Amino acid sequence: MAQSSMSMEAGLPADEQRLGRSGKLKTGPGIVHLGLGAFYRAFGAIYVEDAVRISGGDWGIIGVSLQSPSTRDKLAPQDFVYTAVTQDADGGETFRKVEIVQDVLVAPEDQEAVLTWLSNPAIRIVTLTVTEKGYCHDPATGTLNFDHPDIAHDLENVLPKSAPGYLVRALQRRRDAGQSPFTVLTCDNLPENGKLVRRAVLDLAGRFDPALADWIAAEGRFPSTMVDRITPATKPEDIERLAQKIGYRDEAPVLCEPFRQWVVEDDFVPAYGADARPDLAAAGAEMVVDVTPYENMKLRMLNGTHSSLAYLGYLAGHETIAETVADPVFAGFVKRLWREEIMPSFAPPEGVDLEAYAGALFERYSNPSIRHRTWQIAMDGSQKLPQRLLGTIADNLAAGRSCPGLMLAVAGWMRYVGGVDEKGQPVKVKDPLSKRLRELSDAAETPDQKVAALLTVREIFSAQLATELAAPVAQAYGHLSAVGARKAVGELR
Ligand code: CS2
Repeated sequence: MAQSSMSMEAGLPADEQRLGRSGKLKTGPGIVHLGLGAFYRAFGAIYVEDAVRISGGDWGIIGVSLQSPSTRDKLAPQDFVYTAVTQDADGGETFRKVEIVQDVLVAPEDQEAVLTWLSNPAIRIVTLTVTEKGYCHDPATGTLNFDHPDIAHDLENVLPKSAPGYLVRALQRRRDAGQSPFTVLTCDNLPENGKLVRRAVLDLAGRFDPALADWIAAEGRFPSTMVDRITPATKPEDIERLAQKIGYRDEAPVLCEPFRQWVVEDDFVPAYGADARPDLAAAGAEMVVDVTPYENMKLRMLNGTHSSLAYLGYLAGHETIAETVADPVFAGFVKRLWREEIMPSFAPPEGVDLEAYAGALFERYSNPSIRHRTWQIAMDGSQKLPQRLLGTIADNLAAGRSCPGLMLAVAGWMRYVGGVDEKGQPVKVKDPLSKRLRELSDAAETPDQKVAALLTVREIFSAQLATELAAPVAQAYGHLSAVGARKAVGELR
């Protein structure tokens, strides 16, 4: 399954070894993307550009950064063109110039400019990669968090701060102008991500105008998608090295693995007819009726083991995922997690061989060219744990299956957010709840007390699951603290 949708970028032809628009990609704007980070530039933008190059259509992307000007400041001087660097396991690199991004706005600088683009009738799709925390929802329940500071701001101000706020205010303008809505296409790692962002938008719209919420519910479309391409953060030294290697300087290259897979529910605003979306299937995306089986497979088999390896690997002193799985103790751990605790927990997509999928994942993790830091993946665990680990645990427990490996992973997260590693060195924990998590951990003395304290965070753990986790996670946490991550992982059988 992965092979059929896996695509490789061709190397950049010598006569295109310069950075700037070649003029070969003729397309008008059609998409606004919120959250123009490295992942989307290595993933969604490339699918859209391929679709345009193959089948045409006006699908140029207007990028929007909701927080920082840094991506715009790097891309603007190079006409928003950048290089996607595909890194093979054997050290080979192929370079591809990406031209589909036509402008980048910085929302805090000019909120009106963003709303103007979102209200432009040429825009038929809004894609998002705002990370799990960007939807301002409660991770444990999926509902909009009205206490979130950005949502509280958006309830009182016409010019928004949050992604749901921009979507609602833009849809309100389109409704008032008699325009059709845009399709909202989220590309974040969340279960039923289309339903989640739809819920957030309807909850917020209903606070402004119930009739607006009704119109969005009837006319809007929020297809769910499964997205997959490992895309580590670009480091400053990458820019210097690439400038030497490819013969021109790109301030905003993106580094990624060869593999990519996009599974998209084919449910776009019908008012636009054949012009409702680009020809993503021609670009290798899989257009489906129900993405759920693909989501479960990817969020649990990839993201669940990514997070497990990130916390326990970091504590064991491993810098990257490749280094972690090169350690035979962790290689055995991840293979056991897949076989014993994750694969039994969900029904795979029809025709998919999960053993083969796990084998391909292991090869992807082992790619030494991809320096994907355990620290980067460990970020925002409070927003990631529910869909990556806790759902799998709940399903195992409901089926009467024990899952010691996943319990150890949760204990690893708890040790990690305690802010001190196994050598007594500080851990730079990046998480919206980091301060509260650290305080809870510090205020408790024994492992049992630390676990009990962290299980009270209802944004992450439901009361029922907290009760079920208390004993096994406390046991895992105590052992982890006593013998260290590598030994605790190695003792799992
Ligand atoms: C990673 C994901 O940083 C993380 O949390 O687990 O970004 C992962 O690399 C992608 O989902 C792979 O498709």
